[in-house]
Amino acid sequence: MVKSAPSPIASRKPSKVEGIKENSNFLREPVATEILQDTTHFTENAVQLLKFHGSYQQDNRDNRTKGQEKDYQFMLRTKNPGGLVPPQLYLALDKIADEYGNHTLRATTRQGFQLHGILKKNLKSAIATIVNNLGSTLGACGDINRNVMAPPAPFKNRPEYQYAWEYAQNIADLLSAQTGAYYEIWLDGEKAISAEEDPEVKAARQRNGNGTIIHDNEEPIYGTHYMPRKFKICVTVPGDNSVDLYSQDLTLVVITNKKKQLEGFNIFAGGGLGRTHGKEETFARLADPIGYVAKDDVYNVVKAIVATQRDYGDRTDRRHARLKYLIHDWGVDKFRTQVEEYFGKAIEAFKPLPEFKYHDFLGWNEQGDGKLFLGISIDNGRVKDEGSFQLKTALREIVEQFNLPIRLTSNQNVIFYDIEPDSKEAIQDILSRHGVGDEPSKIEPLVRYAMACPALPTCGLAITESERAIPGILERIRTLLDKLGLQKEHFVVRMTGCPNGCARPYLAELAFVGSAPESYQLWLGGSPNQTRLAQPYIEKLHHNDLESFLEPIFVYFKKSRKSKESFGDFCDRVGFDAIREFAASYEPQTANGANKSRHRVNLKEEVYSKLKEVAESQGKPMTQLVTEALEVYFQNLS
Ligand code: SRM
Ligand code: SF4
Repeated sequence: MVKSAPSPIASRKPSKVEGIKENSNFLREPVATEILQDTTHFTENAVQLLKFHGSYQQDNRDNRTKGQEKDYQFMLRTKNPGGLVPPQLYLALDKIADEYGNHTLRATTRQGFQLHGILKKNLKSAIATIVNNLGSTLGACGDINRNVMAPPAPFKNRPEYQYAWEYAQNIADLLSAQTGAYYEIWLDGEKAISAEEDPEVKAARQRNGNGTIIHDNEEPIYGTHYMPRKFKICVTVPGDNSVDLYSQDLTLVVITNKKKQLEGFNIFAGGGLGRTHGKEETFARLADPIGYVAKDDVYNVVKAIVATQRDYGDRTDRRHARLKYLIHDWGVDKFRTQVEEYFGKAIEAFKPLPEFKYHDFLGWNEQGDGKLFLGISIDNGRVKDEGSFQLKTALREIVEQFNLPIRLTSNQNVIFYDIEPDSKEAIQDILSRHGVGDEPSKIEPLVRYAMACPALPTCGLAITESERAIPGILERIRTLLDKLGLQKEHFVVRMTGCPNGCARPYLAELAFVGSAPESYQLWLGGSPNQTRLAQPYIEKLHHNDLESFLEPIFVYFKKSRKSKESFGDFCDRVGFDAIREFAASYEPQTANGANKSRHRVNLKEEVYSKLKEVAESQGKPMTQLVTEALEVYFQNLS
């Protein structure tokens, strides 16, 4: 049953980016020509291709001035399967940030690092330095397999964690771009020395399973047009959701036997979070269980899933191009049947799994072989020096002195591992000298579990602030919780500057998604372990109204929660109608918990009913609505 792959371009008109890829000679032009030109920025076609090389053209939006050229700069993103950053690479990145960048490094939500603020004239040196120091940016962005995630915990006595690392690396290698463009452009054609690829992976890449390969092509797996859109994979172990497994295009879960030997992998597919406000046809979606394959088949099944998306994914509308839409439109059964056609055999039944829990692996831990690992929390992933808080210097000194490898976490933190126990004190000393804590219980838990995307000033798609706004928002939420007698309460808060979902807000218990200047769409009801989708509660909440809006919801939670029920679970259980109804008739409390005295005004029945209806639909207290309306009325009078 050998099937030749259908044309990757559907009969409808392909999107513009498909043409750019087709004419690029496998990601070479026009980047190769334009990098040699003495300009501050690239043309639009080159910008699209540059993404495949791991770079985004951006401008500092704080510096935009009417009539003047934008303050062009470049973001570089590294690809680190399983979050691995060797010490040599870390030191190189730290140096590039100072020499060419904005003096910060940013740990991302997919276990990579980003550098911001690099000028075009320095881009080539920056990329070459990364590659010559065991790193890569190839395929960190663009329509291709992105960084493959895995739980960052270095448990040496739990083989399933080691398998997750091994297969994250091998699948990253399997699906890496084969074009020579990267080395030609950034390293003048010299191939850098990199770790030897597993021969099994090399063979698997070339193996033709029923049309998974495009013959006589520089890119045997991707072909001339690469993927219709970005493609995201993680490998995890049963019960460990430190990787947000439901948000990925493809998730593999390591399955071992009683002797802890690798047997195979459970497969989930079709997760994805990006959406657009006001466009119902775009949505966040959780991955579905697809089935199980034995370990010897894993590369073939990964290729079969990639080929299915490559050949049937929508190449005409980039808003509908992710695998999640194909699975949504087809249904899981049709998708599985198509994958089986490329795979050449049946996918077995999904194996039972325990409940998935979120772990952040912070603080000092035994790694199971006598050595230690240390997870350090980084607020929103931003590694910087600021006043007496010298995180960047501290991390650099640790790497310089102890030559430790790093695993980046999917929660924008870092883990140092393979630490000799007798180095612990000296590492603690470096951290404390630079004002950095190593004790997770001392971190405000709202901050510990929160994430925000970069947004302004670097992200061209940001509608609102995110990374710069979240510290203030979390502080205000903490103050409010304390005022309401919820001092011990905390939950997962995530924020993004637009609906693309880079900090995975739709899996949080409380999420802020930029929807208009200074305003956020609010999502409620995700679970503490990110196993359920949250739902949008209000479209636009101005950040000034945060306290008055959240107070009734928190009070309702306090009054009606079940014992130990988390905030997200509570919102999901009681439902938005009940929350809105409670909020609509809520009277704000004073600091001592008593209701503030209010003046009463009588309203006509129909006005009252209308007011109640609007208050419920907006989830705002009636008093707040009336106050807002009257304020506008009085303003108009004066
Ligand atoms: Fe993202 C685009 C930052 C993880 C969904 N993302 C962007 C860009 C490149 C903006 C742009 O296109 O111009 C952002 C650069 C901002 C800046 O100034 O640096 C950006 N995304 C990030 C990072 C750095 C956020 C962070 O806080 O760490 C993450 C980098 C991860 C990495 O190392 O590879 C990042 N982005 C994600 C995730 C989460 C994940 O992958 O686990 C998502 C949601 C999951 C998903 O893909 O479904 C995500 N980013 C998007 C989307 C929407 C995709 C979609 O399907 O609609 C865009 C926009 C696009 O692709 O058109 C986007
Ligand atoms: Fe930019 Fe939006 Fe992603 Fe935030 S969520 S980094 S604003 S694309």
